[in-house]
Amino acid sequence: MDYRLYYWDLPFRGVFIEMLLADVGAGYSNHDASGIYPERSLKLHNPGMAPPYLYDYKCKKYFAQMPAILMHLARDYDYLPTRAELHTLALKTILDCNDILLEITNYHGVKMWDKNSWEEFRHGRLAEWMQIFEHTGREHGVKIGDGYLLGPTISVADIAIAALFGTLLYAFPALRQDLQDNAPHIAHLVDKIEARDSIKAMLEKRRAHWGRNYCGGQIEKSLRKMLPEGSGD
Ligand SMILES: N[C@@H](CCC(=O)N[C@@H](CS)C(=O)NCC(=O)O)C(=O)O
Repeated sequence: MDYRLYYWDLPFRGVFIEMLLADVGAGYSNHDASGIYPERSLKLHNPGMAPPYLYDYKCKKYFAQMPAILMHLARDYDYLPTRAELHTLALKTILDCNDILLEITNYHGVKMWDKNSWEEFRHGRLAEWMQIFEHTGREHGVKIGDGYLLGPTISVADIAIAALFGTLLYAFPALRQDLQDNAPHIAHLVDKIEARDSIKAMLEKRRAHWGRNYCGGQIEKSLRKMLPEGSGD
């Protein structure tokens, strides 16, 4: 066993870490976030505010913050580009993804979505985020069926965008058309990453358990009102 992952019984942020762990072939076990959060959070060697937490058996330490956990793993398994600019872009991509998670959940459900605010977000910022990734990919030579977000080799940035959009589209299939329209190369890249053998096997197993659940709570209910199942809009 190499790692323990503490998260809720949902894909939302945890799936980013699980996809990377699956792709590198690391051994890990899943634990409910309540094993640490909130009582034990402050007692850890590296305290963190909220799940996910990753325990690394090698250094016998815990790490929190999804982007930091991905960078930790990416460094160990050589999933970071070596050129400084691309290294920075890999981190930037993960942080973009984490910003999008916050925006989709309306800052963890501070306010519920209503039709106006959702439509404004969906066709405004969400569409623009998709276009941002499409530009980045094309600037680095991604083609339909060839290449990755930051060049010819896979990096943690590919795992992050596939975890973001693959999970979102699986939970809310109506959004597939949005990604296709705004970022056709990224739509293809997401499918390609999800089809990698070990990621595919992990997702099949986890999705059989999670179903189409996404982030949970009242905010997921509000999202589902905006995007009812079977809605092609
Ligand atoms: N910036 C943190 C956010 C962590 C976070 O908001 N975790 C959520 C679940 S995805 C949670 O359980 N929050 C409880 C809290 O903030 O007290 C990260 O990226 O890991």
